[in-house]
Amino acid sequence: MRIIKTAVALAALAIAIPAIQAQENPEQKAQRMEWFAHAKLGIFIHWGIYSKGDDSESWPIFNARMTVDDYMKQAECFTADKYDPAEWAKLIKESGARYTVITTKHHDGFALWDTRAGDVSAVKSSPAKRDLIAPFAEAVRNEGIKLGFYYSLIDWPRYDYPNVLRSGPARYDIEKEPERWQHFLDFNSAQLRELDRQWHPDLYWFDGDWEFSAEQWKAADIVAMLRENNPQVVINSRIQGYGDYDTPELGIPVVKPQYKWWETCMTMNDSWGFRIGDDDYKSPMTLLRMFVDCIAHGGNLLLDIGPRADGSIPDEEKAILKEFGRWTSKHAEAIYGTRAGIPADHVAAYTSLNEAGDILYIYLPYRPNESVELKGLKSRVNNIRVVGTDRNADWKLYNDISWSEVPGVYYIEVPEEALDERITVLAVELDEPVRLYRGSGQIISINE
Ligand code: FHN
Repeated sequence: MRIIKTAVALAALAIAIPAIQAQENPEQKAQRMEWFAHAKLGIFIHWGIYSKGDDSESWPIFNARMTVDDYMKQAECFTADKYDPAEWAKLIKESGARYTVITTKHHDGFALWDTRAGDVSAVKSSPAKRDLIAPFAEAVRNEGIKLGFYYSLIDWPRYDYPNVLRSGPARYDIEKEPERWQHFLDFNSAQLRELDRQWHPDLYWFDGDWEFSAEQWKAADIVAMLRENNPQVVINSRIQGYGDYDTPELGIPVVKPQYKWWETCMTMNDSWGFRIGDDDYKSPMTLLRMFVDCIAHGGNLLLDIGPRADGSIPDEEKAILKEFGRWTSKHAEAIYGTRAGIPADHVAAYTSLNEAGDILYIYLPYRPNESVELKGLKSRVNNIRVVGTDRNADWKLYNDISWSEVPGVYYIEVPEEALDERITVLAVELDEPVRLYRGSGQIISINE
């Protein structure tokens, strides 16, 4: 009876999982995801006609804050005359990011490249009058950074896209006008094919999948088309479950997520695109904390910048990227190639582990008073270094009792001069891949 129930449950699961995912060989996938898993930091770029700065990206259309015409008129200010893709790429590289994701097209349908599939683009409908993706792709690749393309499945202003307003009738019903819907899907596919064939990006970052189902978007076909010539391409999850990794937005997981690969996307202030008057920047310290929080939970941070319509990057954003660069270059060993750390019960700090599991990194976003307490380690500590300095930390081990299974507690003294001005990192070198005691104490049974 139980076997039948299990078989039925498995069969149901097989139907629920899209075919392409069921066929996926886990080893192949792990290989494909390797660079992404090690990269840890990416820079997101929201750039489009909304970068004029009066309102947010695309949403004023849907929320009826602007008419489609008024919204699209913003394109008149999209000059890109200060756009320096080499400078952008250098800054991204300097921050320590290993990949970048740029909005090739947001929900407003404005394409940053010279698309032949439609007329709404930087080339055809703005004073920029040129392809802005081509030089960016080249500059990014010259810096050795992985190239990611954000692409919105939604295109609210287009006549053959069904939805346009949050409250208001849809343009049409896709069940009643399947050809019109197919026309739109063909348009999206043609654009994606252009991006794919011209630049073979390392990653696609889909967005806007919530308006239709996987079947309606024909998600399986899109992914198959993108993998035809580019089988190693990484795809985010926002294509109704057909992607490779999850993308929590503006929120870092509180507990270690179930999914293996993930990335939190995060604004520096309260906006994705440039917005006049949004000075609510998170401090470099706050953003570095968030970055370390992602590392500690085994994920990546995709940190957003919003250049202006002329292509200049706000000074506040440059300063944050540079401060990330200072910190990431100093602490590289405790960033790239690490995996999620140990449970927070063991030390009052963020932690991660090296690949072998025998170095425990402890990130201290504060100045410790006297010492840092590390408990429940069955593995023995051989040495403790302060990462990015030539200093070691001394420690004392208390309550290391011969009859008890409960390991002794380490009290680590971090030299004052070795403290980082933002987040100090300790590398605790163990005699073996970390083993933890997860019990709740023991009473004496025998003594010496
Ligand atoms: O609607 C967009 C939003 O404008 C922005 O692009 C973010 C970035 O993750 N994604 C969407 C909402 O999830």
